[in-house]
Amino acid sequence: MAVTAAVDGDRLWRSLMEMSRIGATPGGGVGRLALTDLDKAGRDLFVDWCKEAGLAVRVDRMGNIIGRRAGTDDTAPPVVTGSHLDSQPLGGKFDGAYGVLAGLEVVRALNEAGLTTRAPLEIINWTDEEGVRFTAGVVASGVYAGQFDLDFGRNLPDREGTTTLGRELARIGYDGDAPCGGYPISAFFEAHIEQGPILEREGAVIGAVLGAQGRRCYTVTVTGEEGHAGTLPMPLRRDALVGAARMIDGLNRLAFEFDPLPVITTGYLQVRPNSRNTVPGRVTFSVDIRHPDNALLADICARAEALCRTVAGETGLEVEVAEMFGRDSIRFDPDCVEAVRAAAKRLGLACRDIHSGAGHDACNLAQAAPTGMIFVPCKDGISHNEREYAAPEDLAAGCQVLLEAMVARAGVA
Ligand code: HGY
Ligand code: MN
Ligand code: MN
Repeated sequence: MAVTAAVDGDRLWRSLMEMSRIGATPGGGVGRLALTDLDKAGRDLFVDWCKEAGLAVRVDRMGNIIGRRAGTDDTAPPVVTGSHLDSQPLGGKFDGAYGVLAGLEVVRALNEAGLTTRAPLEIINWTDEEGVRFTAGVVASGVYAGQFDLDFGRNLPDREGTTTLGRELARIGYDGDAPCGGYPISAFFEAHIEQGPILEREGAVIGAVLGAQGRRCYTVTVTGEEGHAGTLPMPLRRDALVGAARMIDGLNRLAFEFDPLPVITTGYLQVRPNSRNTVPGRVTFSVDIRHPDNALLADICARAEALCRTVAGETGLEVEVAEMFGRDSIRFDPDCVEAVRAAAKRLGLACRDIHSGAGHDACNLAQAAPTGMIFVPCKDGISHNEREYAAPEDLAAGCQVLLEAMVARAGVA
């Protein structure tokens, strides 16, 4: 199929830069945590842009925002794209926002070309992809794809335990009444920066994503007893932070015992009472473990849990290890992967197959519909970092591939 409409790379870039001003951080990144006032402002801007582009906008029970472009056969299952406008606390301008605004640019380009697809198109901003406030992320797309119950998603507590995802949706005015998923979709495509170094290193502009590695997330709670920093002798202490530190160091060392290496991360730590002159009585920390081999991942997770219990025993502490989220490695639909490769080839763009180290909403969608992803390079492979950067021409190229893959799937009347 020939090129049907041309995306406007400058317009896409301007939209990305305008969105990145909402929650801009001093270091040049973005901090737009899910369901905060800043997220609301980003959502409002996206909704305005959707309406300007003639999309019918609805918000579902998980707060996912869906902009729909009618097809000539509007009863046909839609071809869907999207990603997330929420970010890490010190995130970049492109992780997530690119996939949402690339979808919007596809619609703008089709509008300009006067082209209507046979099947409808839907552009989705998924709620809380990053999982910073509400534990593990990608829950709203998981509800949409039938992986999680609606009540589970809406009742997720925030990490302080003071509110829930559902209450925060209502607070910012995005507690929608459209059903969350439950309708057939023709295909889902997500455009995203690679967040790793492979495409850049190999001079490829497009990554046809084959699948993503498995992931397990835990919350570990270590309990000792508080005491006075000046009076409680060292041998009598049950210092929860010392125990947690030994566990975290042990988990980091554990990673190096496997081949190929898993990735194991502790990025969140809560210390009670977090006072200079009190021996910490309780520590809660996150553990994120990922590996492409599901059997090996299960083995690593079992070793990780045993390690925490051993350290607790040696230090006279109690430990609780709670699994918060788990997903096996997934493979994307061969036809969708091929659609990405074919579009890149038609456009003369250097393309290579690639695996995703990160999790994405597309991983949930893959359980419910034919799904593919389009990666574009990011500078030095850096992401979840204010310095995250992707070149405008690469973003435009990925967006054009997205347009072609979606149009090819949706058909032209
Ligand atoms: O953690 C992840 O893989 C993603 O950024 N949510
Ligand atoms: Mn992302
Ligand atoms: Mn991310």
